[in-house]
Amino acid sequence: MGFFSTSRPFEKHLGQAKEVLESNWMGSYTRPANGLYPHQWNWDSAFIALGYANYLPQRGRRELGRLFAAQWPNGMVPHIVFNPDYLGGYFPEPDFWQCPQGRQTSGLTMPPLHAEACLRLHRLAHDQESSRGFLAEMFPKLLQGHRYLYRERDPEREGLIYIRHPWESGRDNAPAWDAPLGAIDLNQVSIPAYQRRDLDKGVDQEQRPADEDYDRYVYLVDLFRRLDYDEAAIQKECPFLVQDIGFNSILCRDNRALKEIAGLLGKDQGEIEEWYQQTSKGIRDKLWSEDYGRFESFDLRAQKFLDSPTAMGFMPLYAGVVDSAKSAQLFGQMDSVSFCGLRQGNCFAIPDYDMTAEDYSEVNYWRGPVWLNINWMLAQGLEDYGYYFESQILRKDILELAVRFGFREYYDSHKGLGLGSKQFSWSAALFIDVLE
Ligand code: 2M8
Repeated sequence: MGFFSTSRPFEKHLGQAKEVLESNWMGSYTRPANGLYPHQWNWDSAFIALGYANYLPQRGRRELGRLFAAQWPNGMVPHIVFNPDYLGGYFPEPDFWQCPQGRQTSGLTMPPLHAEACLRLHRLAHDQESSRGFLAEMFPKLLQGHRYLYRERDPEREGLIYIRHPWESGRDNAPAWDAPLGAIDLNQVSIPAYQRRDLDKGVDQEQRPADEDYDRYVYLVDLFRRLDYDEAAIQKECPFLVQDIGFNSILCRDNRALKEIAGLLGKDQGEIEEWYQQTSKGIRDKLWSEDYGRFESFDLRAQKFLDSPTAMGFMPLYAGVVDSAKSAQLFGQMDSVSFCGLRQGNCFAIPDYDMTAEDYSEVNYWRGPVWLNINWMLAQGLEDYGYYFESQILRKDILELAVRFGFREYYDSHKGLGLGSKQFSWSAALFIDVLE
């Protein structure tokens, strides 16, 4: 993004950020971090490629190329692509997922930012010709990925995609999922035997999801494999079906990037424009809750809004689908004690959850801490709506958090303090992107 390229204090840390990515480079992809995450994750790869776009485009292309080489025949881009050389340290791995044709992937997807990442790789490329070749190679795969979502995950053709597992949101144990997950009564269902592998990796248990969350995550995976990953059957039986405001906002913006790529390649943009319009409208018309006065996710099973003030309510700014009055309203909510007041007191950046909520946690994973990827997207959204100064504050906080507390997975929203994994790839990649 280049806003801080003259900010000397941060510059010396650029090398450290690059070292983080280097240490996580596995030869064909970048693991999110050593220990907890040895394999390739879907949206991590997009953020990581955005970082590489600034200084190592070839590697960014390889990163995305490997992810899409594992795309399913139906177009789904899996949420994890496993590395057969590093099996045994993570749960669940392919033996548990049991995906069709013995695929070495998970059986879920994640928020798509890959057109955005490809476009950035192209814009920053010095060698426009080979970059164009990369775009031409990726375009049909990206298109298939979006087509899969609209074909299989939008039963009522509302322009809104459902997720069927919290892992698909990327925000695993966000308080938003408590209600829909609660529909899975652990006394009534049978959960296959399993062993968590995330609790012996040096991250405090209080910073990770609870066992009851994992039981439900596992229940859902077991359901999918019993149904042989047949989406129509899953749609009928899955207790967790949510039109996530975060996922749909990201998809909406990715449609814009995909459309631009189509334009650059002289391809038809009609289908993509239609997706973009439908999802914009879906977000505006269906995912705005007048009762709560905010954008919310919609629970398709219970047929009602979730009631969980997460930072995802601001993501329509990133999608670019609201008018200026609504953007001012969203900004007002963001600029409040609930969400840090854009750095009032000791707060750092935008935490993932309303800080005044009873079940808010400063340290637990997706239940309150600050995540740099979310702040990176919100900074973009703020800038697009003319909140330049505030978007700069967020970007500066991204840099400051990383410099003061390391390239951590997430940060305590009061004290900053780094939490979760150390040497976390997307934190390093987005630091590079903000600085370069
Ligand atoms: C976390 O999720 C994985 C499951 O996908 C896990 O906890 O094992 C989330 O933070 C997710 O957003 C992220 O992509 C992944 C790898 O960094 O870790």
